Amino acid sequence: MRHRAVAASVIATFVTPVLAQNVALNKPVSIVAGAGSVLPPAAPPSVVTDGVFLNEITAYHEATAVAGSIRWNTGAAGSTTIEIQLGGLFTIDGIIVQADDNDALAVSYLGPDGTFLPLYNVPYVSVGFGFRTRPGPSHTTYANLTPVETTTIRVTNAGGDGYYGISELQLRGVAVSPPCDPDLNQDGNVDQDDVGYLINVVGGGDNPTGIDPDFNQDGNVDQDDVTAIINVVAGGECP
Ligand SMILES: [Ca+2]
Ligand SMILES: [Ca+2]
Ligand SMILES: [Ca+2]
Ligand SMILES: [Ca+2]
Repeated sequence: MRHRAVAASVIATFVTPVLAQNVALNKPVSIVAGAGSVLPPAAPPSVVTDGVFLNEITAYHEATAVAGSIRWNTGAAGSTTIEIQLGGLFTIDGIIVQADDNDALAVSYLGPDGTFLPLYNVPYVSVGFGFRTRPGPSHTTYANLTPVETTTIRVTNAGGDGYYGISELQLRGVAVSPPCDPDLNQDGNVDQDDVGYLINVVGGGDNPTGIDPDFNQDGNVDQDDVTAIINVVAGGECP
């Protein structure tokens, strides 16, 4: 037990903070409402999460903006809605959006009750022209958010001159790990049968309960996972 405690404190030293990466990068983007308002020639929706910003103040009709953003024309707030599927549950605590300067956009997230809730209001930044990054011109400075857990983000128009465009959306966050569940065969007990179940799965056998055989979450499926479940069955901590 003492050894375990020492190991845990060493690990903690190397666990650095967490909410550092853009978890929207290369995630699938779709237009879920108002696709008919998108201006031709339409860029693929994936430009919103490709990690590439336009140069600041790239004009709305410039070729690089046409190729590197989704642009749409509508008079009514909420007419066109873009959705980003994160592919899992993430804690989000920061956002960067590059969009046309003289419009407001509303960013929302899918909440635990299945409805979309407000996450961030992308503000107007000028009456001039061109794509501008919020909260500031830096392409690495996130607007801080009250942390939320979500799988899905939406962006829609919330006021402006009718000509909207978004070229990049980045989210600072971290994946929410599923809680450790040592009842691998899901029979309601944590016992030797769970060890046997994992030995079989690690050995290439069937996995009818669909568990993640990387029980110790180190990226490999091997004997160490069997050792970890044996330890848990013996009363040790769930990894
Ligand atoms: Ca982009
Ligand atoms: Ca505009
Ligand atoms: Ca069990
Ligand atoms: Ca493992």
